[in-house]
Amino acid sequence: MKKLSILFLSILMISTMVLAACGGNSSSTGASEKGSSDSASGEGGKRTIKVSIGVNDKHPEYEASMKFKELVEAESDDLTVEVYHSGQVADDRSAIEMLQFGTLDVTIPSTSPLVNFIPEFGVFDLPFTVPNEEVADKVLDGPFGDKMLEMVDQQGLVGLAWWENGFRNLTNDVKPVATMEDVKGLKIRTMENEIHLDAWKALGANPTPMAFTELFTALQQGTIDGQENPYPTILLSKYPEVQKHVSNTNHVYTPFIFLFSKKIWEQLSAEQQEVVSKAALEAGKFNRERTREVAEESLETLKKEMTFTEIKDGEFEKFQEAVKPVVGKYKDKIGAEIVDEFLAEVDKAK
Ligand code: TK8
Repeated sequence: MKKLSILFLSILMISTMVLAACGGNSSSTGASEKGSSDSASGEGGKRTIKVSIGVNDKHPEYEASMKFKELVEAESDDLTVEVYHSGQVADDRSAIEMLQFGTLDVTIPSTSPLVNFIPEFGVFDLPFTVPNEEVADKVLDGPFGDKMLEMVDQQGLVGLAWWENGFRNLTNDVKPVATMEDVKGLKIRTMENEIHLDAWKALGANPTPMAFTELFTALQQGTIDGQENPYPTILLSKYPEVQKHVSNTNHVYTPFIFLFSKKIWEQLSAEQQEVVSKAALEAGKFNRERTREVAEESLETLKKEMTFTEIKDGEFEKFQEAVKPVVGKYKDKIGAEIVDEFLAEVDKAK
């Protein structure tokens, strides 16, 4: 069944690109004017690299994807880049599968959906472990981060760089959340990741997993009460239109990971691989700076558009205590060794 859905997605994607190439709204995809439905040889013999992201074209991840496009096209005379935002090609999990099939070149998802392919990536979902961006940078830019990027090879993927999604915060449409008590019974959407599901159950919520592409509609229709994402995503995905309350839970730091299809990567020349790899890293630095700027600005705007509630210090310890059994439960599933290694790297970086 899954293979059929991937085949359907691939046909859908190619027809979307044929439409785009025939004068579709290129500004909505950032697709180059030329557009090309065949990545192997676009117009003028150039190879087209197609990038799919889940967030929309207001988000710093889109800005960084366009920076990636700019850098690749400036440094190479035989590569062009097309950026498809808002999950219009596929949601995170399907996009990862398309990379494995070789029907999509690049996707830059949160690491959380990747846990369905590589359990070790669950280290990034352990609640309340990474305290700030500085520690996150040191861990991801150090040997541990390199090891995790190399680990995706086993799944037909090439990990090129760490970008930033950021610290996740809770929004809901029912009540201000200042304590764990306030979380009780809230129907919270989580990413498709069992650690997030269990963590919110441990906090007393009633969580449900859902692809990011379905989230706004579910909030609008009230099938769920709330969700959790970094401030830029909350603001730029227009959640204040469908959510009244936001709290600074800061419960998980989620990286974005820049993934390239290994099947397609192996068709690139060494020069093309060098250009793409450097551009992914360079655009990643831009992405982190821009995301942190936008996160600060977004919080100020959200405070005007929503009810912002601070989680009081005494409450944070209760949240952390409540999720400790989840960390213990998943330590074996993720791999005790890699969990210990991650936690040691976090402690060293503090
Ligand atoms: C975007 C997703 C999203 C993530 C989520 O591709 O699903 O809530 O935080 O930003 O990866």
